[in-house]
Amino acid sequence: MPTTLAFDVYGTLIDTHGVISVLEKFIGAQAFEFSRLWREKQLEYSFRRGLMQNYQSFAVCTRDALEYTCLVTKASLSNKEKLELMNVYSILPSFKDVKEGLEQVKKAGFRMFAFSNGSSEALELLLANANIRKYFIDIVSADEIKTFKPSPAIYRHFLKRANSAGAEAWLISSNPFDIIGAISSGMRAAWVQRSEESIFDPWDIKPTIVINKLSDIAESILNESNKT
Ligand code: 2OP
Repeated sequence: MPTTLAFDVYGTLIDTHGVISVLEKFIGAQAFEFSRLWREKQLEYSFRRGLMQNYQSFAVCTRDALEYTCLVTKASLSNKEKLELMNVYSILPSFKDVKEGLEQVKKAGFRMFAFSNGSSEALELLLANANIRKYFIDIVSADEIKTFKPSPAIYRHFLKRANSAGAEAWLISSNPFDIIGAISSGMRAAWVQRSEESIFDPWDIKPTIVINKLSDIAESILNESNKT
């Protein structure tokens, strides 16, 4: 069976900082720091809800994190402005290297899935809007089992849905916690380190390979597969 690739979505295919231009209209120079904190808190809320087994959708984590970020930064956004930000979040852009990377992966004959904490409906909209839905056989959402990455249950769920063994499946992600989760669950994993400022957690679990742009993925996985 051809190798299966699970592409993480937020932060890997889709740029969560695509909200910055709208944020700048509302809060000026604070926009980048606000966006960074918003994303960090969104993930923290998903981790906490997973641990507490108190599931709400990823969109609720995003909305709650927006409220928190407004409180901590003292940004006084109106309800209309918050709604606009949430709307922008549902149609965020892809990173510049994504289309070329996905095109090469498709040509190389890999089985491609989108695999994310977002709900299926949210992901369908997001990927269609970025014009990349067509590359994926299917979307596997954490919402299907009401928990979040990096619970081992979600990587097992992916392998079951994709009908693949861990050793034949790769996670492609820019999120170190996701890479560590996938490797711990028996998958292989490619970390997309787009900038030197992104730091991998200094644990004893490392990515199988590291790439700097998504357009390197097909060649790097083929090289790695030829080694084994
Ligand atoms: C995703 O699941 C982790 O946010 C990332 O799309």
